[in-house]
Amino acid sequence: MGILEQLYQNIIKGKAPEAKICAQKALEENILPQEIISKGMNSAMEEVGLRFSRNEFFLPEMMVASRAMKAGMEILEPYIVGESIGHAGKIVLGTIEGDLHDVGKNLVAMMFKGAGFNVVDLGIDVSKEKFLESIQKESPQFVGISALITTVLPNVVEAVDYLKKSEVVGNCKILVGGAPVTPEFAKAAKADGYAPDAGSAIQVAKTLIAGQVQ
Ligand code: B12
Repeated sequence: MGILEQLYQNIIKGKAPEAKICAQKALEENILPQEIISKGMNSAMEEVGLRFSRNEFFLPEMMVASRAMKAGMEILEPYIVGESIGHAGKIVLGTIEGDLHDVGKNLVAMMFKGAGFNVVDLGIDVSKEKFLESIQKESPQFVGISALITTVLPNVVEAVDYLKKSEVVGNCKILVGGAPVTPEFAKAAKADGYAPDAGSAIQVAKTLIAGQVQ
């Protein structure tokens, strides 16, 4: 079994120490961190989600799988983040109120750090007021709102509307993402940008910055 397959299996089984070892070994085999994440880790979480929807997995299995994924991410983070944090700008990130999922949001944070952004991570279950407070304090170029369950999508719409109506937000662009978020939803919610994954979120942010400069 290849190392990415082993990593995939260990995440599904929620084996955090083993996932760490596999992530380290994959790096030693010169596999790029991004490939390790997409082939060995994200795909495992997708499978866990499928098993949950088929009633083969329950909450505890989802929980331990996310812990194993986070353990693997810890190993990869230094290879993605590098040392040049801050030169590209600042982003305030958080998972929307009512939602406790943070693996995807943490990956987005990691990629933004890797692209040279200073990341202010507000964590999970973040209210629109808390997002606004942080924008006021930090003056970021971007705010990123993550949502993983369909029931919290109305909270995203409400938060975007609330932030857009505030003068404090000014030129700060609002990005939205998460598994149930679609380009159509993002447009209807009047967000400035949407990305299906952490890698393309950076491209969207760069495009928005370029648009401002022109
Ligand atoms: C792990 C997990 C959990 C863990 C979360 C632990 C944690 N610390 O995050 C726990 C056990 C807590 C959990 C709880 C629940 N979960 Co859950 N969970 C998952 C699971 C299996 C994986 C999520 C994940 O980590 N994915 C991996 C990451 C890397 O992917 P991602 O989050 O999508 O992020 C990527 C992109 O979406 C994007 N992105 C994400 N955020 C942002 C933000 C911005 C700004 C941008 C640009 C991009 C972006 O970039 C990321 C990286 O590439 C998913 C299944 C799935 N396929 O999503 C179900 C899933 C999301 N959960 C689900 C459900 C139902 C629940 C519960 C309601 C279950 C319950 N009965 O209590 C609770 C909700 C609790 C709450 N209030 O939030 C459903 C949601 C269904 C729906 N349509 O609403 C899913 C889809 C499972 C399923 N198939 O039914 N869950």
